[in-house]
Amino acid sequence: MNEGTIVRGRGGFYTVRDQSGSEFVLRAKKKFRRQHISPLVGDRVLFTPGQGKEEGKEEDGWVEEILPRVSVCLRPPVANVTVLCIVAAPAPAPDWLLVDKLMIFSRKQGMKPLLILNKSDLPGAEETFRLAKEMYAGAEMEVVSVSAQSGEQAEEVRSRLRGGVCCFSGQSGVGKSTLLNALFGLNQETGDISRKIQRGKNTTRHAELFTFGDVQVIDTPGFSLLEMDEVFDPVLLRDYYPEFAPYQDQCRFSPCYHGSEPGCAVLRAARDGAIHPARLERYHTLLADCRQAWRDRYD
Ligand SMILES: Nc1nc2c(ncn2[C@@H]2O[C@H](COP(=O)(O)OP(=O)(O)OP(=O)(O)O)[C@@H](O)[C@H]2O)c(=O)[nH]1
Ligand SMILES: [Mg+2]
Ligand SMILES: [Zn+2]
Repeated sequence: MNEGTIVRGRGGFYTVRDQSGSEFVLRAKKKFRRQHISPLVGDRVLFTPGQGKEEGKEEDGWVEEILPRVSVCLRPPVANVTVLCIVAAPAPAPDWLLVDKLMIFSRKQGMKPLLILNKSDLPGAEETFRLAKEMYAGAEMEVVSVSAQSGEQAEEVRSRLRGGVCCFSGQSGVGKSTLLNALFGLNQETGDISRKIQRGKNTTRHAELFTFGDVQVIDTPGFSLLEMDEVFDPVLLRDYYPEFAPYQDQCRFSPCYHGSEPGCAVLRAARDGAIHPARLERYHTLLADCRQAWRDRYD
């Protein structure tokens, strides 16, 4: 059997690229549906290519096996990503709660989060960059500023992607496709924001994987709403905030949710300016969502 990577999936057909760069359009074996597994862009698979039939028509080839995944992301749906590139920009206005959620999901899946602030050429970009660096200072996530338009800091971004399977995610219109075009000489469709808002549609409709030497990048359609895709125990949420770690053991209560408990060392650290207040505020929003989902989990 041949081995390759799913680079696109559309209407029940999967395009698989093998080591030599050849592409095969395949169907997935029925057993996957029975097992409730969907093949995802980024999946390493074993496959049998289609056989040419007499009238020159191709008989379908098949995805036979999905090899063990390093990571699984459901929003966007992709497999084996090692670096989740969270793309934001001064316009459309950054949704920091979305950034926080993406960061949590990436950590949960063992992906490294990287915040890329695109459109550094726009007014207000410097301020956005400064704010992001302040907010995420203790969050163990690198923040880079780049302009797809001017090419400023392009090499800096490329260097951080080397050796990884990097998925570009984030709101529609932040310039994910434009940035990939600029970084790697691609020719992906891009679209202006006003048209997106009018049509309420993404320019990029499907995830797609590209390979450039030792970098693999996946472009995905942007989104604005992101539910916590999996219900998890609210007490685990705090573990996704590296900036809480130094204080966590000093809370009066154990476990402490760092919600409104008396003697909470994390709340104190935020009051003292050691934890960014906006990060804590959004943590409280997510904690409330998490608690609600946890209570409703058997409904
Ligand atoms: N000024 C400026 N505009 C940019 C930059 N990068 C992208 N844009 C513009 O932003 C708009 C959206 O770009 P896209 O690349 O289509 O955005 P996207 O994130 O791929 O959007 P979806 O595919 O809908 O998720 C386009 O009008 C781009 O020209 C940049 O660095 N500076
Ligand atoms: Mg796009
Ligand atoms: Zn606490």
